[in-house]
Amino acid sequence: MSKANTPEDKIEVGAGGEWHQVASGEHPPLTTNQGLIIADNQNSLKANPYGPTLLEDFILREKVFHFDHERIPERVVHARGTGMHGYFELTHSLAKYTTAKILTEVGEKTELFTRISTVAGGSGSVDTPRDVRGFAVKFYTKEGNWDLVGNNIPVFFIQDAIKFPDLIHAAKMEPDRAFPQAATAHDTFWDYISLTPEAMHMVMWIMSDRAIPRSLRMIEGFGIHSYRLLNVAGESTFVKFHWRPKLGLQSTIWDETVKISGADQDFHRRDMFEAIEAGNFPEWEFAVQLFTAAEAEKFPFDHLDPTKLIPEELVPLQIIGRMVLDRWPNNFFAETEQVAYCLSNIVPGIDFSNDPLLQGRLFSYLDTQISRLGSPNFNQIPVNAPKCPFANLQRDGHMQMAQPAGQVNYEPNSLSETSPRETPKDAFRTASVMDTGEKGRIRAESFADHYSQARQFFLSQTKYEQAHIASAMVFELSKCEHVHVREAMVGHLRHIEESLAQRVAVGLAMDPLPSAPPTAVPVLDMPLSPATQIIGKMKDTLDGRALGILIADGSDGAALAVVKKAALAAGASVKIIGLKVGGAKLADGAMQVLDKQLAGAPSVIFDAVALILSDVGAKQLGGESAAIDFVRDAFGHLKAIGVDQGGAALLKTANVPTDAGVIDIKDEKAFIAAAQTRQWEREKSVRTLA
Ligand code: HDE
Repeated sequence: MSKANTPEDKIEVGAGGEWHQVASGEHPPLTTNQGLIIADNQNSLKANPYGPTLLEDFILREKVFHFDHERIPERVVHARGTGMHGYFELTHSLAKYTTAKILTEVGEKTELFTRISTVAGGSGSVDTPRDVRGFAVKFYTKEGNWDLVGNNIPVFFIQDAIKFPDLIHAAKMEPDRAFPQAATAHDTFWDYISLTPEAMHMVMWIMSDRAIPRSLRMIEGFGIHSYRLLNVAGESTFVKFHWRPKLGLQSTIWDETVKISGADQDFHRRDMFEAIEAGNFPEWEFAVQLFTAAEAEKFPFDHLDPTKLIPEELVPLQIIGRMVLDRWPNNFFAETEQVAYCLSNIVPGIDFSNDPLLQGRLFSYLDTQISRLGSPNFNQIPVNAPKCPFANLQRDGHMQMAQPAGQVNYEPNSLSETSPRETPKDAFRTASVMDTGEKGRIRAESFADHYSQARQFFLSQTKYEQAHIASAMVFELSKCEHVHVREAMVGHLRHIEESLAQRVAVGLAMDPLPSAPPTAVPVLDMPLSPATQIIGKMKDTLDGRALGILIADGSDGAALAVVKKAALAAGASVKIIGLKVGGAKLADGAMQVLDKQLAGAPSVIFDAVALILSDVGAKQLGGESAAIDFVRDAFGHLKAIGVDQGGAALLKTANVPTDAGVIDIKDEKAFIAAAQTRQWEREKSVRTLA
């Protein structure tokens, strides 16, 4: 339970229809749901000490009945999520463009609830598959709830909502065998994608390291679709919404993330929890791209096509506010599980665009809440209820909590002086847009280019990131048993970049190169967009990152203290690891209590490591495969490694070479500097890339 959230000496109990707090030590009596005090919570009612349990035992029945119904259907997508409370603060007014108070009242703080999720896996799946991350924010504004439900990638797979069920069926576990869980590396996904050329831009993003983030605190968020802002005069401006993490972007290495999944299934959730508990509140800048319909006409793509982004270099981002997540929920189910984001939750001054994916989503989210939460009254659940006044004449339904009084439940009426009335002032308005044309199941010609932005993205990446994309494609397609699926995908890659197709074909031992499918329009060479890189947006810092220090009996306590102090001063969290969690006996005889046992703390869960070992300690650890893996993985995952003489000896035992990223911890400043980044140059020496 969050210290920031609930004072430790108070607990909440339900009584008199309300939950209220009592001081700890008071221990309120345990009761049934009807308030009947229970004397024995360990034994059911039996006919005799050896006899059958009696059906009469309503206390047993009530308890077990409630337990049997504790689960609700998980989300069909984005089932695995982590939710946090926080606030939004506006720093620059958009009053010229919108009437929305949340975007015009500078300095105003608006409460919010943010849920970050993976997409394909079930609610109990690991935090670190290769996957898109959902980035959903519910702002409790003065004018009603505004839900901005986005992802950590600025484009999407498909151009039309009618394709979504097929996309998700193909991506999730295969229906006959029920695996793989939370993975796109299988036949049905790539079969569908290979038959869906509009997905190619998104494919470049999900094969990039964006899909394997280091921390949920180090991802961007995007609203994806174009929305509209409406000002007092009713004029509308298009807008795209962006979240940019204060800690910068940071990702993992694929081999590392595979191992993290085994070491700590809850790696991202735990990281977020620990950061908030420690008062290191994650923060994002909120930014907009604003453009008019006339400007949009000149873009070499259609901004209403959700498989396209507007490069930051073309329409720069304007930072207008910040989001701080500063409070962990009290109860996972009540808040994170029951939070219901709806695209249709919008406030006056903001409106939708004609993006066909957005239009379809407007239906889906409200609909899905009924099946998930079981009642149209889901808006009464505290995490979903607006924090501004609301009143209407919707009534009744399952689990209705409100008890409206009086004779009148309709409008207009002449019988009530106080019932709610329609009110044009401050009301939600739709942009007045002229839409004419011929009806049909049609796709705009301006949506026909499926490769140019995919190419732009690939070519805009650093050589390291390009190599990771190629390797990820090889990994994923190697898991496809159907050769024609692999070939079809490599065919698409030829339109994106011939050298990428060649690298992937080599990685698959595919010869000759398959032919590329026909394209409706020529592939364009667009200006590069370095803003799409991760490496370009990384920060050289230990802030928000973790250092693991491996010690053993006989380690030098003074050296340990110096490294720990320097790392803490640089903003890192520090964990001391060894063979026995109870402690290790340092060279001076003092006992050093450990934070983690080696078997449960492989180096993959740290950003940098230090090995502070006596010769005896190095010898002892040299016989432990967990210690050998610890140092080999740290090297293979491009981490800085700080060593003393014993540490260097352990590296030698593990056959790990030294390079510029292996640093004598006597120079703790040099080690801390190296620990702030990955040793990218090392990568070519540790693995074949694609
Ligand atoms: Fe969603 N999506 N989606 N989606 N989506 C859901 O709503 C859907 C799409 C996104 O943390 C569901 O409450 C359709 C794009 C997030 O609770 C469901 C289409 C983007 C979350 C649904 C899309 C998203 C969801 C499942 C194509 C990025 C998690 C449970 C038209 C902009 C929200 C739920 C949370 C959740 C439908 C496409 C993001 C079924 C039909 C594009 C972050 O309603």
